Amino acid sequence: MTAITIALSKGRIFEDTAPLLKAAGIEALDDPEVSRKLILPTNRANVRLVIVRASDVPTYVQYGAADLGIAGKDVLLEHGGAGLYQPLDLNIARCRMMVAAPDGFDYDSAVRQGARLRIATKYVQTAREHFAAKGVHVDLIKLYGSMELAPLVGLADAIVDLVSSGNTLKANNLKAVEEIMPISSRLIINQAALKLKRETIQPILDAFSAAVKL
Ligand code: PRT
Ligand code: MG
Repeated sequence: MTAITIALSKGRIFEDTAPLLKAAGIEALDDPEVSRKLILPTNRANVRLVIVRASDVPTYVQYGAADLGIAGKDVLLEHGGAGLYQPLDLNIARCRMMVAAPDGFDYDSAVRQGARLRIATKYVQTAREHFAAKGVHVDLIKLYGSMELAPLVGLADAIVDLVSSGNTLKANNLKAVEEIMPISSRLIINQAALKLKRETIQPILDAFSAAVKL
């Protein structure tokens, strides 16, 4: 049996992926939330998991360091998708990419007046495309986390971030003012690995397809 490596991030992606892996007959032998190991063996001798930062998953798969991976659409749009085959939306880790602003900020009227907006975000590519399509002039400020803080301390007028429950926005006196797109996570496959290791990969792809909840 050909050996394969699957790249995953811990937290919500690992949790939502575990049932899909199980449907494909794969179970991790260590819990990534507890273990410090970055390479996790599974019940199948030819399948191992590597635990990486969510935004690094496409890079590992692109270069073939992992054959398969699971990554959010948000992450894939920023990465660009080079070298990746994206056959399946797994419909997990769902949320929405939103523009959010302080409760008191009249976003619609700022847009109507053609104001130049300062937008803080981790999702620079997605934000640039969104505002360009709307014809809104923006200065994008790249952050790596806690975007919600930026408008509260005068770094930005608004942010582009992921929202699921909305609790983080509410706790920081922010409101969602525009939806950019719905987000879920996809299975990604290294294009060369799919050809060379199809015998091992295809059954996993089929099991995932059958187990996806619509
Ligand atoms: O956490 P880390 O900096 O390591 O990286 P990450 O945030 O990219 O990884 P992780 O594991 O937190 O998220 C992995 C993937 O889960 C993302 O790429 C998304 O596709 C997806 N996902 C789903 C989310 C959320 N829901 C989500 N709510 N990712 C992040 N959030 C954050 C959001 O950025 C905001 O800060 O949760 C906060 C808002 O949550 P609510 O429930 O308060 O609205
Ligand atoms: Mg996170």
